[in-house]
Amino acid sequence: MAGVDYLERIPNNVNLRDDRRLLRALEEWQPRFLDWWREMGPEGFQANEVYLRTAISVDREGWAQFGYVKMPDYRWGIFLAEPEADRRIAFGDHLGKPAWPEVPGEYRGVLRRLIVTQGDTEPASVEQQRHLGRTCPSLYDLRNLFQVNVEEGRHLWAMVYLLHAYFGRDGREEAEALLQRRSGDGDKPRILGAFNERTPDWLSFFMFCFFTDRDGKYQLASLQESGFDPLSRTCRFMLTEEAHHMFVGEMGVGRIVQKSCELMRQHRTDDVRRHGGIDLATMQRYINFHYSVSLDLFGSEVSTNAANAFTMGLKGRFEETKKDDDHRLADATYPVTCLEGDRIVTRDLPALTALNERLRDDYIADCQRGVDRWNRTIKEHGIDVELRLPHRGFHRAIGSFGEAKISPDGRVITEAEWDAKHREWLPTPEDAQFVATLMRPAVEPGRFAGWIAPPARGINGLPLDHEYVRLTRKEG
Ligand code: BYC
Repeated sequence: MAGVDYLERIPNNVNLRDDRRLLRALEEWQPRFLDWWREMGPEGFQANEVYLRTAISVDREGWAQFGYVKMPDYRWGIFLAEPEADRRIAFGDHLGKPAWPEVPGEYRGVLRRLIVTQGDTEPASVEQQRHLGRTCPSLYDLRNLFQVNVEEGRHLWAMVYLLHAYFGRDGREEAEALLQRRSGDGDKPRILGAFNERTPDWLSFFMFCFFTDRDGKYQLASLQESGFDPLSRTCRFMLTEEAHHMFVGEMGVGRIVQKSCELMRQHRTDDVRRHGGIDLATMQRYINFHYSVSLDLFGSEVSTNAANAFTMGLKGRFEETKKDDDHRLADATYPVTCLEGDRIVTRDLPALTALNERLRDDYIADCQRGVDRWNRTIKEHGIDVELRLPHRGFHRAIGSFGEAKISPDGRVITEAEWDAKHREWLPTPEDAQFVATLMRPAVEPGRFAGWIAPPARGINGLPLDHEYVRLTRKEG
């Protein structure tokens, strides 16, 4: 069961061959997915061999196999984590009842919306990143980009499988629509805000992987608690892949920080732009942007949607089963920081409607740990600068802070102050132009662009100068 059936056209560990109808439906969707991949996936490089890892089992150990694959030949498929014997619903009104193997009819609409929202982010991120290959800072990074891309493609498969297998005709329509929407499109945009932003350069890419993929971690972890067992098992396996994406983000930003510090020391200046590096002030503005748009992804501080999803047993809290409370939250409260008039206050509000905020808090603490690690690098270079996460209200579009202007240090400010200062706080067009000038491809094995330090080690024990993407076609 843990093994994946690779003899099938659609690799899977869900016995797809025994369900002819479902198999046919997915086999019809597959060529449309490939059309989408060709149209909206990585630009160029489709004929090149990339050193990718492919899932071959869902066992904790040894689930991945590494080898050269052309991206369109990647074995996208359907992998669910092993079922847990006698799994019970861990929260909400159905606490303690057996987990559902099928969709409970009365929750169909809510569940479908959650799955569609999750599914929509996956192709969106591939679309956002599709031009980056041409400007890669190394073959190592190029391979990581493509690894992330193919896995986001697989995450789309994961949600499409649920839609096809459990939601009948409307599920199939939603699966179709997932291939129709386009990131940033005026008429048919992706569902959530951050997935319509541009990822024009590699600094943005690494920030996206650190901040936005981390939202993925927290949302998937909450959905992994779901009483709908197929969703839980799907998310459990997706989380193993998500971890790599956040690693790419944290290491990518960390390596840029390291390079900037080296240049600062070498040239005794903060202004490393003149020396081909990205100054820490620019890094801070990119952090401010990516963090704030990612905070929006958690929804409003007070949300009846979130309360309902919890009460229904569809979406839990982060590490729900490890929490030591009644898992119903009927009378519990939770401290929520929000805007009241022109003041930022913290109020104890009903814990049920505060679930988005609670998840955001878990996320913020996790982001802070990564920023602390970057700051350690800066300190090790003897440099007296700290990168910071801005206040949670800064540059928000969703929720209570969406209505006001908040400075990075958490003051409610006037429009006039915002207009005067926002260029210090968010990436400016000049920043983007400058970063764009650095985006020249470094494609010789072992070479790294001058604005980013090499990583500590290569992939799967291989050296840094390994040819992670074969750009020239080999004979034979
Ligand atoms: N942009 O009650 P509210 C990932 C809408 S990332 C636009 O405040 P709720 C990945 C909301 O839809 C993880 N609209 O929030 C990362 C609702 O609209 P309707 C993705 C937004 O519903 C990198 C209205 O505002 N997974 O995997 O409690 C690369 C009021 O909503 C936004 C999920 O998101 C926004 N930012 O929570 C690749 C998990 N925020 O229904 C992949 C599934 C809110 O009134 N989704 N709205 O028309 C959910 O759990 C929830 O839908 C949300 C929103 C947490 C997103």
